[in-house]
Amino acid sequence: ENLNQEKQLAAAVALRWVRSGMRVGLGSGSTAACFIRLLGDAVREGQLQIEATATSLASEQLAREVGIPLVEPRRGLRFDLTVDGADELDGDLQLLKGGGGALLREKIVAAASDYLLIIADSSKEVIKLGQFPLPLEVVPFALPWVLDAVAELGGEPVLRMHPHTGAEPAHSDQGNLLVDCHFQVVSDAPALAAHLKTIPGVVEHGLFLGMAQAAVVARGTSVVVLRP
Ligand code: DER
Repeated sequence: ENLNQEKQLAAAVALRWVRSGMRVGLGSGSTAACFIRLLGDAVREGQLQIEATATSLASEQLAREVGIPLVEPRRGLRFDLTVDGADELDGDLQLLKGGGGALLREKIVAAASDYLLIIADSSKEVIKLGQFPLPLEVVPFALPWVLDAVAELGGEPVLRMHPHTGAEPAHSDQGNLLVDCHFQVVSDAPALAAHLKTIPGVVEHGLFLGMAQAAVVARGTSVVVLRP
């Protein structure tokens, strides 16, 4: 349906940011997958020569399939450009991410990037963050106390179950658990981000604040480039 067309459109426009010689961070999720496929086409056709690192095992597998040369994390490695999706983005380009469970590697790669470009369909644009549940990556041992702490913050925590079976908890690529916090509205994102990081066992949260340089958003058949 037209959201998939919007994802494809945003991904195609994002390809213009890529130059040969770049080190590129590859995001995770369905929109990032569109970008990875298009980038693979350009690499295989000899239009672009780049090296990449993926933000999830799923994106890594896709990148291999489409022929994108991959580099492993190493000291001093920085990315000229990282292209990633988001679950929500507000007018200041504050992001809520992690719907795909890859938020930890996404934030690690984003932090090592000189330029983070978000690609999104129109359904991701929000006035205030928080309608989409905020994901946390949590060390299993800490789970009960993390659930208590998030509930005290008004975040109505839900342990994410495996998408297909629903019988056992989902796990991140690191083997940690994922907790989705239903705040409904995040009124002070910086304060919430800071507080969540103080909870022992919370490895990372899905608020990406002040990290994105631009966002390519497809609205129907047109595309806008948003900057903070
Ligand atoms: O997990 C993430 O942050 C991903 O970017 C993802 O949630 C974006 O989702 P989509 O591109 O599949 O809509």
